[in-house]
Amino acid sequence: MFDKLKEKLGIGKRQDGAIPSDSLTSGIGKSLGDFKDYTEDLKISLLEADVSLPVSEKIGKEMYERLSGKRIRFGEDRDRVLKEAVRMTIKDLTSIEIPDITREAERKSPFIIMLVGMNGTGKTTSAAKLAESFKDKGFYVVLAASDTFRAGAIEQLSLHSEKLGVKIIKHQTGGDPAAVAFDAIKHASKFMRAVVIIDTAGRMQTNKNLLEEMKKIQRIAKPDMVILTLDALSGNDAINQARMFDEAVKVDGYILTKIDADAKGGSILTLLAETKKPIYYVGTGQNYGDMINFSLDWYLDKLLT
Ligand SMILES: Nc1nc2c(ncn2[C@@H]2O[C@H](COP(=O)(O)OP(=O)(O)OP(=O)(O)O)[C@@H](O)[C@H]2O)c(=O)[nH]1
Ligand SMILES: [Mg+2]
Repeated sequence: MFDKLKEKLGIGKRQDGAIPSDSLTSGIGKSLGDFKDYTEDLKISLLEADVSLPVSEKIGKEMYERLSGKRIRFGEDRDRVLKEAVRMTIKDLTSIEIPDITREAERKSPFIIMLVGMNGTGKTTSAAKLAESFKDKGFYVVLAASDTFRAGAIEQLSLHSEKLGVKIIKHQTGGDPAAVAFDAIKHASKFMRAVVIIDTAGRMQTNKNLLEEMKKIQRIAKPDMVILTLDALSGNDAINQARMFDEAVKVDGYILTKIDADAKGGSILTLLAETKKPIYYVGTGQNYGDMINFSLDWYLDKLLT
């Protein structure tokens, strides 16, 4: 996971093109020329790892400033100084408070989560993973099969509901997805500590009807939380998707899926730095248990150790 970015940051495994920390042999702060080379290399490496241009430039500039005033004392480990500088720089740019969804759900019943995202990004799988997690915590879970658009979508969610033993509210394919969400909420209202998870159809920027339909679901269901699923493999396009969905339905935060297959890891940096919205969870596989809470320290530890 993230091996490429790790290599690019010049920490851990070395390879051709890795950041030449030897250029700092003369001592950090002594040779500004070396710093320029170093930060330039860093920027290019970040770009190659799917970090966007503005964010790469920001990190390069911050690193330069952070290191400029720094001197390596005799016996101090250069790698450690660099790692710490990278860690602090990224933390400064990306620190965002991540609300605890379970605690939020304790405050209101039914707590309504709406999942949105492009085709195949992992909405339905994430809905099932969330359902299991809430069920394990003792919530009454209702899945709303509001993807009435794609053939097979209702069956896919029904299968999850059977396996997990949670309630599903569904209508016919081609039906009104907002009405499904409405019925699911009505059903959940009869229970204490209930959570409604609305699975919606995948949609593209170009599909105006589906976008309008998504807004309608939001108007009717009034979700407490709109979560956008983003495929980690979509790289730099993740930020475009984030902006597009935010414009349409005002997204609260993200689930970043398929991170188990992401060798680059850069889209996380871009997403956090540019949108300042939290990543709640990351998907680490196809099974129900394969979703973990995101934390910046977890990510940085993966990158820097
Ligand atoms: N490796 C891996 N695969 C995942 C993860 N999340 C989802 N998938 C897989 O990605 C594929 C698409 O997932 P879905 O949950 O159906 O995606 P969707 O957004 O509901 O797709 P549409 O309904 O077609 O828009 C499935 O094969 C999932 O098993 C993950 O975190 N890791
Ligand atoms: Mg789906």
